[in-house]
Formats: sequence, structure tokens, C-alpha cells
Amino acid sequence: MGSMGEPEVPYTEVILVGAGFASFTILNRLRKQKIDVKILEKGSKSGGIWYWNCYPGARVDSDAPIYQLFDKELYEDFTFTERYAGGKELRRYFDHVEKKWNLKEYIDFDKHVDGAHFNEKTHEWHVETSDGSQYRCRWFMPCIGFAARRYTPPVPGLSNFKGDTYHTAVWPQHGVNLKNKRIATIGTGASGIQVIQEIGDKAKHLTVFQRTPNFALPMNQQKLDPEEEDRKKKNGDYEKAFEDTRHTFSGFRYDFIGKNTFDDTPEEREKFYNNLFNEQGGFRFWLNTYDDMLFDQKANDQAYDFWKRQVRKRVKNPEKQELLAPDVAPHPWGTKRPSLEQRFYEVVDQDHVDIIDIGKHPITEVTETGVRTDKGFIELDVLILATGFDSVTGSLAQLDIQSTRGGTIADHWKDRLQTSMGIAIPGFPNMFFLYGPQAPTAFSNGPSCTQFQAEFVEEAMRRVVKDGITRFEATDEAENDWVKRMNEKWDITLFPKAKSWYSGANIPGKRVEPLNWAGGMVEYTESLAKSLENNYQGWHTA
Ligand code: N01
Repeated sequence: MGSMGEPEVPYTEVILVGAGFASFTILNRLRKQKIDVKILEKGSKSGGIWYWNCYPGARVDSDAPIYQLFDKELYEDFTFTERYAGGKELRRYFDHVEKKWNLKEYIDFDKHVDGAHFNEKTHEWHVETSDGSQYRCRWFMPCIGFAARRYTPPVPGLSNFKGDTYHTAVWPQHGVNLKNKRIATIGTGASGIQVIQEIGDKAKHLTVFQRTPNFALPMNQQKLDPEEEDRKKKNGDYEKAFEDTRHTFSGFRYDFIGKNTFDDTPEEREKFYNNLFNEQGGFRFWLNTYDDMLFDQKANDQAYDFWKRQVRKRVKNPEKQELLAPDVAPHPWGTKRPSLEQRFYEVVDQDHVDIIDIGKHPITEVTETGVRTDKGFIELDVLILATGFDSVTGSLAQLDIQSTRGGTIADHWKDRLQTSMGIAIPGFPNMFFLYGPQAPTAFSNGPSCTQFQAEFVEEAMRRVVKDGITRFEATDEAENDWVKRMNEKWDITLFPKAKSWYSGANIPGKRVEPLNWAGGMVEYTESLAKSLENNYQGWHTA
């Protein structure tokens, strides 16, 4: 970072990077204690992922009221209109938060943080943004989520295409007219499913390039009645909902049921699955099911068989049935993230929609006018990449944040991914990161995860300040212990059997290892809290 005119560099007690759910959760807690906080945000508006990923059909897969900041002041005069909020509504929610807290004074927009280093004399971080601005702070907290680095696969000839190419993660803010266009999409993850079901009816022709089918679940979307929601707020139902999330594996309101798959008779099981899948909808078939579903292959096979039959009922075209819900599952059910869908299967079953198995028939060439596979040439106006992210680790690893031992975070992770409790890293004192690697992150409801992490951060800061500590750093022992526990939790599940972004397997050449804590939210928050006991066991203090 070279020599800086350090005295003139403005100082703030805490700098948060990113203006999404994670940083707003921390900010809310710290501003109430009158702690001086600044947010640096690379976009021109808040919203984080909801700002950048504004593709048609973007919608959250967590249900109301737990997909919001857990704060009475905020929900008092904002009511979501749907059980699963759409991207536009979430952007409106962020506007509401900004206004309510007068956040403009806390956020510096259009500031892309690209480097930071810790000053051992002053115990302060020095932060630099790409426009050359500099900042100083005692506490540095990247809150940039798990999807800040998009992934574009090396499709041969992609740059030749003269039509329009869009990646879902950087969709134009002004929107795009897709009506009556010849469109192709690559990718059928959460983004792909949503964009496909939204544009499928409007497109003149749609080609869906699918490599792996998504084991999607019915969203069971519902409009929320404002009066009913007001009643719930007054009754304390929202507070109860937030409280419920503390006691479950994934920070949702429901949990695994305390029973194994074969404890039930086949008839009981069918009835149970049917209720989760068809009556209740959402992630219940994934996270409110038998305890052994994600651990035991035979149990998992039962879930897959049920899921396959449900999907096949909705798809008439036999070839598409096999493509969307193959006879033999490509990986255990639920070990890649299932999407929540609305009419997805009906949309892609239409005659003007083709599904091409890109695993069997790879794209051999993109030309100026379309895409070629060994099945022929497809003329296109628009090509949409819904190809995901260098997920979880990519966000932090791309930044030039310097360790006190030399090197960056990426260097620290050269041989293995390692953090202390998914919130701190040895060599990076006074730095907490939220909703990142080795935390419950992608296995959780985002606002629950960030809430519990923010509570820990607040408590740690409170104690440290009270004890006159100015340098707070995770120990190597704590990190080693966490890596060991990460692997133990992961290895007993079926997750290692899937090639997914949960383990980095979506990026060619990326090391495959567990990126998210698979031990559940309750054990996670207990581990955080415990680490402050016994004279900060797990932390170096100075
Ligand atoms: O990304 P993904 P995403 N050739 O990585 C395919 C959150 N999110 O943006 O499965 C051909 O899941 C790849 O194929 P395969 C949510 O947590 C949430 O959709 O690797 N295809 C896959 O189909 C989500 O899980 C919401 O075989 C290639 C797709 O591209 C996470 O973000 C909405 C390919 C990538 O899917 C990521 O979702 C959106 C190649 N070379 C996102 N490379 C909601 O809450 C990749 N693919 C609703």
C-alpha cells in the first residue's frame, strides 16, 4: 500500500465492507451503542446481493417473517406482501432501512475496497478503495457475502457473440426487454431456475442448457394479508419467529423431526413426504424431514424416489421427464442446493422450450449469431449465463487484505481453507468477517446467521473494550481445532458425494473441501460464545 499520509487519513471505530444484510445487522447493533461505524459499498445503492442480482424472477427462498433484519423498529412500518419476497420488494426494504436509520450518513457508496493492512504500532487497519480513498479503523469487518465473485465458464467463442450476453449476477440495473426473443440460458442453479420460469412464457424460443438437474421444490408462494401481518406483529409472532430460528439447525423456524426414515412404514412415509412437499412447500422437504436424510444413502433414496415421482407427474414430455428428474439420481437428494420453484416444470415442458443436456452435448462453439452443440446450431438473440459464483471463499480471497505474517487471505488458504469459527483468521487481528467461509452461511437462513454472528461480534467488542484490549486475534490452535471440526461434521454427511459449490467443486481447479459449517446453527453459536470464556480461550489479546 506504500507510504500514506497516515495522520490525515480519516478514522472510524469500525469499518464494514458491503451494504447488505450482514453489515446492516452489525451496524444496527453498534449504532444503538453510539459506536462510530462506516460502511464502504462498491455499488451505488444498498441491498448487497439484491442490488447486483436483479435478474428477472429474482426472489428469496426463505419465508416471511424471518428474511429481514430482526428488528421491531423496522418491521413496525414495513410489511412484506408475499411469503417469499421478490427482488424488487427486497430492494424496497433496503430503501426503508436506509431511510429509517438515516443511513446515508454511514455509507460511502461507489467505494470498492481492494486492500487493507494492519498497523502493529497503532493496532489499526488501513483500508484503501480503488479510487484511492483511504480510511483507518480499529475494527475491520468484510461483510461481502458468499457470492461476491461471479463465475463465467470458459465457453468456447463466448466473446464472439454479437447478440446480448448477460450474467445473472450483474444484470443491468435498468432491466432488459426479453419479449419474443430467441434466448438460451446456461445453468440451472437457483438463479437459472428463477430466470427460466420468469422469461419462459415471454421468449419466442428458449433453450435451457442444463448440466445437472436441480432437485427443485414447490415454493408454495402466498400473498400476505397486511391486516393479518399487523395482528401477528402485535401478538408477538414476529419476535417468536426470530426466537425460533435460534434453536434450529439452519436458522429457519423448523428442524429435522427427531425420527429416521425407516422408523415409519412406507405408507406413513408417503403421507409425511406428501405433507412436506405438497401441502407445506418451501424447504421443508429438505430441512424439516427425517434426521437421516442427509446422512444415509438408503434413506436419501426414499426422498429422491418421492421427489422424482412428483416432478414426473408435472412433465408430459418423456424426454424432458428423464432430463429433469432422471431415473438414477446424479447425486444424493439435497446435497446440492434445491431451488424453490413456481411453475418451473410447466414452463419448461412447453414446445417452444428445449432442454439440452450440456454434459452430454457440450457447447462446441459460440458464433456471432448463436451456439453450436453436436445436436445442431441454435440461432439466438440473447444468451443468459446463470453459472454461479466462486462461492463462499472467492469473495474474500479476491481482496488484497494483508496478514500481519505477510501474504493475503488467499495465501493463508493456499494449502487448505482455514478460519477460526468462520469469523476470524490468525494473522488478521481485529478483523471479523460475516456470512463467509466455515460458518453456517450457505446452510442457513442468511439473516439468522448474520444476526447470531453480529451478536457475537458486539459481545466480543464490548468485553475487549472494557478490558482495555486493542488487539484481538484468533489463535492458530483455535483455527486448527475449527478445521478439524469442520471436516468431522462434513465427512459424516452425504454432501461429499455431490459436485457442488458447497465444496468448491463448481470451479475447475478449485480445491474441493467443505466451505460451510455442517454442524448446525446451535452448535455454531455455542462455539462462538464459549470462545470468550476462560480468559478469551482461542484468542490472543494485547
Ligand atoms: O449458481 P449455482 P446460482 N457448463 O452455482 C451451471 C444463492 N441464490 O447463481 O450443477 C455448464 O447454483 C451449473 O451446473 P452444475 C443460492 O444459495 C439464492 O444459481 O455444476 N453449466 C449450475 O447449474 C444459490 O444456491 C437465490 O452441473 C455450468 C449453474 O451453472 C447460490 O446463490 C437466488 C458450467 C450454477 O448454479 C448460487 O446460485 C439465486 C459449465 N461450464 C442465488 N458451469 C434464492 O434465494 C456452471 N454451470 C432464490
